[in-house]
Amino acid sequence: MLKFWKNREAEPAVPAPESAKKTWRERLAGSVLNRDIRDLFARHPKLDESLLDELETVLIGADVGVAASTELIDGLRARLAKREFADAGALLAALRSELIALLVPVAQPLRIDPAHQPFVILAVGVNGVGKTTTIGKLARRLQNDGHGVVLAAGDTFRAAAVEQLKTWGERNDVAVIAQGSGADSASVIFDALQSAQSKGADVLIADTAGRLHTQGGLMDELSKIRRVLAKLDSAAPHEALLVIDGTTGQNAINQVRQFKQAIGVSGLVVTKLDGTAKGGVVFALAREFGLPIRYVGLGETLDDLREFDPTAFVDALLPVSLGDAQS
Ligand SMILES: Nc1nc2c(ncn2[C@@H]2O[C@H](COP(=O)(O)OP(=O)(O)OP(=O)(O)O)[C@@H](O)[C@H]2O)c(=O)[nH]1
Ligand SMILES: [Mg+2]
Repeated sequence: MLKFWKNREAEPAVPAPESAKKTWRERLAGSVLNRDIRDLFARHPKLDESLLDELETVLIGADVGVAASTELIDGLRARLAKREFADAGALLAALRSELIALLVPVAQPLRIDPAHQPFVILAVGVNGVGKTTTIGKLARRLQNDGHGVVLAAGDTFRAAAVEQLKTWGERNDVAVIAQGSGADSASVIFDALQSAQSKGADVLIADTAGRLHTQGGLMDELSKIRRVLAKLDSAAPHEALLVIDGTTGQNAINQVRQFKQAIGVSGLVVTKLDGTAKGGVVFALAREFGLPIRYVGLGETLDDLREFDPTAFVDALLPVSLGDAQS
């Protein structure tokens, strides 16, 4: 592999030590799902039908979605009827397994396929969801894994967006290919791929402007980016990464539908699950689309972009035990 970046040894990208990383539980403790399930089991420790009815309401209220919530509860209700649960604690344990099982199929980390060099990642999504931040974190992560990374400042809509990415690139010694604001996004990304090819880069990550899925013109621009990239590499982009804000709620479903139609989506990143997120939208997305969830954003620091781990996620959302819920 050609090492084209400067001073990489002099200024290595150092992630925080493992011990300094916040746990999933620390990050997700404030979620609505966590709070409401805790409250429910504390209020209603007795195992009966009405506990399940209330649980269904909690799940729907936390953005798990009507379809996924109903399926989960129907499954649990059938097991309750067969007397599979000794008490409410057993029900909580069953809920945990069912929630994990819903997410396991979509927990597919992003792998950089060396057959595609450079491997092109296109980040898309509506405004302010965390695309540019995610690109920065992802670039560092891939750099740490030994990949040569180039970034494309494809958000030509706002001058500040180009600067945001350039500053980030300078700080981390990653090349950023940009043109002035107002340039054509597809042309910037095309140039960047050419440049990444000639540098022998392993990965190109392209930023794009935030766009509402209702903005037809901007959505068409994404199809143009795909068409233009295909002139240089017919398989590019190798990953169309849709970034979803975890606090969005059920509108996330619409966003996936529209972006799938405009550009095809091969993976999701769900950001901002820390703080006041309800937490449930991840289940709704998994149930509705089965698209790989590559990463989740658990905060604003570099270490807060995590590969999606269903067990850690569900365990952070649920009380550890009935005793924990009642404490
Ligand atoms: N708490 C939290 N904040 C996040 C996370 N990811 C991104 N953010 C914040 O979200 C805000 C928007 O992030 P950007 O990366 O600029 O979003 P964007 O999608 O590029 O926005 P546009 O380019 O304007 O469409 C910033 O303040 C980020 O720090 C996360 O996982 N948790
Ligand atoms: Mg941005």
